[in-house]
Amino acid sequence: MPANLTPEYLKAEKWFREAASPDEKLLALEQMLRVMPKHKGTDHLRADLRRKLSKLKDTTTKKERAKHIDVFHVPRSGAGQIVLLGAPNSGKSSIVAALTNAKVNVADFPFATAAPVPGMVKFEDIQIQLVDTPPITADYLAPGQVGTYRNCDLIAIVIDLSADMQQQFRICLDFLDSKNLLIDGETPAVDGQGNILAKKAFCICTKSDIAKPGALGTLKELCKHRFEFVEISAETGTGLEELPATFFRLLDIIRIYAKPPGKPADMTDPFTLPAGSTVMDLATGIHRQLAEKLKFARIWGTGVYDGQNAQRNHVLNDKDIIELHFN
Ligand SMILES: Nc1nc2c(ncn2[C@@H]2O[C@H](COP(=O)(O)OP(=O)(O)O)[C@@H](O)[C@H]2O)c(=O)[nH]1
Ligand SMILES: [Mg+2]
Repeated sequence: MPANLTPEYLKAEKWFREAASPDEKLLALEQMLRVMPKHKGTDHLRADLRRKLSKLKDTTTKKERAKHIDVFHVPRSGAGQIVLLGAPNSGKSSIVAALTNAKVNVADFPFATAAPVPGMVKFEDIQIQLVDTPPITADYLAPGQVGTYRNCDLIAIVIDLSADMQQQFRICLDFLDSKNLLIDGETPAVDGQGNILAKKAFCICTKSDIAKPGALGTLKELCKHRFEFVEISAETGTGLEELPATFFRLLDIIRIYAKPPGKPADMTDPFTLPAGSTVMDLATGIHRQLAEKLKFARIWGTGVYDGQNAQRNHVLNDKDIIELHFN
């Protein structure tokens, strides 16, 4: 055995020996390579590990292809889909466990979450989908995981305030930048054909109960993006109660209650639409063909008097009640 192998390396090696799946073996191998001391005595071992790694990568991707089921594709459900992004142990699964009924794995060892797990968060009268994900590291991203983010409405970057924030942040942002996943000056939300490229993101800062005072301020200073930051503790519950409202606001959606003419509105099951949607967008959302026959609409809500007639291009507000009249 080469000299000077560190306890960190031996730990990774133990993880490799005990790994239950090829994916986990791959992660452990990468960790071994990462923490291995770099000197002449470890050259052979390094080459050997690299060979193992490339063989393992080859078989894993082949297997993935053979399966034909993309576990990283999370079908959307509810009013919007928010996908968590973060380093191992940053507290992602704890957030999903605290806010939803999903069966997620909270554990104090890395990579306890192997595939995305969706759960539903209740906000007032709607449900928002929150997706737990496998972690990312500087060298590892589960195959197919980019697709999970590509498909979502909003990315929640999860940062553990009690750990190395700079490193976590860099890993998350390098990932988002390298995949053009983040809306900024250079990456518009849609390309020329209207395909959605990039997403909005915000930051959930976890473990406030064990963070150093001022940690959040430090993190904000590190960040060049204008993210919104929310601070929580899954341990004490601080900040958890406000999260669903924050999700709703950042998803930038509105709730509209449809009212059959002459009857009370169904106030239990609103339609959800992107903010800025019009009467016609609502009608189209309900029934595309019927929408063409829209004669007029009456509206109860914000900035209108009760039962006011509204044009097709009238911009709706959250909680408006609409009565649609067709030809
Ligand atoms: N003190 C404290 N520990 C937390 C908090 N959130 C998560 N943890 C612990 O951190 C570890 C990793 O949490 P987990 O949610 O599995 O992280 P994930 O790997 O990002 O999904 C577990 O031991 C959790 O109990 C928190 O707010 N405060
Ligand atoms: Mg997890």
